[in-house]
Amino acid sequence: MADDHIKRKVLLLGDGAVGKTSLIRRFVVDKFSDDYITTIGTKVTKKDLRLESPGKAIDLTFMIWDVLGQKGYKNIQESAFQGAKGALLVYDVTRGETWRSLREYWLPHLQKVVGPIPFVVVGNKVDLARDRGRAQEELEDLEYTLGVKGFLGSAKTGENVEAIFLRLAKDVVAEAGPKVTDEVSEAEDATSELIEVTDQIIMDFCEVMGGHEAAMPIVRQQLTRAGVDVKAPTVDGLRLALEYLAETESSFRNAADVEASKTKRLAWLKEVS
Ligand code: G3D
Ligand code: MG
Repeated sequence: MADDHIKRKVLLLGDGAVGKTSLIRRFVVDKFSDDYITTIGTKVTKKDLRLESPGKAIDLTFMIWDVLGQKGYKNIQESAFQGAKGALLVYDVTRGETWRSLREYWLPHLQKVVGPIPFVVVGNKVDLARDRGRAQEELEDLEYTLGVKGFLGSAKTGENVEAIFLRLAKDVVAEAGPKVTDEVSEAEDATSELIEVTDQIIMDFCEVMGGHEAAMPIVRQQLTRAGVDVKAPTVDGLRLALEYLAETESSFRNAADVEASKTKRLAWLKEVS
């Protein structure tokens, strides 16, 4: 019996509050919580899986990237997409606009950055669907137009959560399944300039720190401390966040570099305020 061990990065994408963080939590620790904490930046969770098939077993380590769902954070999102080998595209069955977003925003972006990779569509919160038959029809619409496998599921009840991740795991390992193709077209999205600047500042900080995984926990901490809401950042909040980020940087960079970064970021902020 030949055993392989492989490691793959996968993404959870979809609008804010569709249940991405809850799905990961359900899959990884089999829990559900009603507290809604907005994902700031990105968060990576590891999960080991064993895929058995006749005569062969594959040990797969999933690095599951939870990417903030707020539109407009293009730099963070697109840099988080780098190196991904698969994706779950999640919408909320009770909010039709999140279903459209997959086609109009998430898929075009994903495809632009990573090219064709396997993905699975998830209609989450099916426990709340008033009409399950209708939810199923909507899912089938999406399956048909995107040529993709989809599931209705619920992070709350756990329905289909295993099946969803396992399906993605199998497609990723086989590098088979439906791929993101260029049939989807990108729709223009209206983005607040302050969100663009927040995006730019966070990415600049990531570069200083040498990448998302080291930087994002600090970004989360300091933006929260400064009271910045990533869905609607304010100039005052961001100004404070810049101070806090500079403060943390000063423990490992020299003062002149820290000051130069801060001045640069303040200038971006001034341009839009
Ligand atoms: P996100 O990571 O995509 O932004 P979250 O979404 O996982 O943070 O979930 C957003 C809200 O939806 C949370 O509720 C969460 O509890 C709820 N939720 C997630 N999945 C399900 C589900 O399958 N069923 C139901 N009923 N609720 C779900 P609050 O109320 O805290 O906003
Ligand atoms: Mg989240």
